[in-house]
Amino acid sequence: MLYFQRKMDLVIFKLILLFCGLSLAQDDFNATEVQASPELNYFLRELEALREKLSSVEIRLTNSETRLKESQNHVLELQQEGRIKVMFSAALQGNNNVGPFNTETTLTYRSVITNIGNAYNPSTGIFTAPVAGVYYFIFFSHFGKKQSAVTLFKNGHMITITNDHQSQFDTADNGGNAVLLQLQPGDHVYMRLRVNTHVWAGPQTSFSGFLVSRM
Ligand SMILES: [Ca+2]
Repeated sequence: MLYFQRKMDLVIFKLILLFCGLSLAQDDFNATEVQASPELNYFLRELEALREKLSSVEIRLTNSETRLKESQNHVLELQQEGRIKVMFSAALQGNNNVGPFNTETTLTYRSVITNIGNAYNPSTGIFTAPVAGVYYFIFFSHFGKKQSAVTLFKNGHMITITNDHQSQFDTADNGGNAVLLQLQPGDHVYMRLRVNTHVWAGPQTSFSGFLVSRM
């Protein structure tokens, strides 16, 4: 760019000198029209060629600046993605049966083991997605001899379940399930206990989740 600019300055300087010479010639001969000399034509062609080269360089420079800005934005996105950590694990606190209830009930896993990003609320049992992405959820439940049904919900819709049947002899069982969910910011995921069922509160009954990938 600097090379072309200097060369253009030199050509313009020469043209000024040339026009000055033509002007003096006009005064000397009192002419009304002056034919362009071969030297003037040469400089005009050279000036036009330099203008074209300069225009080409400007286009390439603009394209390079655009690509550089896109690369910088991509780096910022990757840095931001690396900073967002969402992962939690919590268990039902206690050493007793929860339920049966005559209404479906949200389970509140109050015994927090891990809650990086604080997307899980141990007071309500509700996980709220902070960013759009794919999340992985897994839960385990411990049951006695009564009917049991623990379900995972997303925004009011049941997604998956683990359950056990009532039995007089087969009392202690464990069940679980896992699911990948694509969530938008503000989406809710939580566990509910079905009507007239029960689950055991203790470290055997847990609810976990983490952000796999932003989308
Ligand atoms: Ca059982």
